[in-house]
Amino acid sequence: MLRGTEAAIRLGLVAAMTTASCGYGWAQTAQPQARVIEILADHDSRYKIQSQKQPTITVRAGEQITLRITAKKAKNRNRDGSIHGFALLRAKDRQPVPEWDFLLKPGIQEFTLAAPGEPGEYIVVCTVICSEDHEGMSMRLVVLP
Ligand SMILES: [Cu+2]
Repeated sequence: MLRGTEAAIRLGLVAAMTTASCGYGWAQTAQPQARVIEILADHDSRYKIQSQKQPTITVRAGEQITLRITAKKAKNRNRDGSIHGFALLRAKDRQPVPEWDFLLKPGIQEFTLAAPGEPGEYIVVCTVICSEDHEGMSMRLVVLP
């Protein structure tokens, strides 16, 4: 069941090696074909996506995407300065998805990566105890075949 993800990681490695050998940075070569998804990790301990009432990220299996996440501080931060987290779990068994685990500092950060290879329902969860509403900080992610 991890096959798709492993393949995605392997593809990523090949791409990284190819770009390294031709002298360009990973970000410069990877980004043109990656679709950008804008997300707000807000001060009220909620993820938000513009014009969506119930924020849901929809991707195709294995699709290359860039998450552009704006993070605004709620009440608490981690000792390392992180104010929110962003981790992906498979909905049916809450199994963490490899690579999809980020800590967010205040401001805008971008993460370019491959969508899970396995179609289905996933949940994004915050991994920083950002306020008393932290437990409610989650959002859907749907992987289409
Ligand atoms: Cu949070």
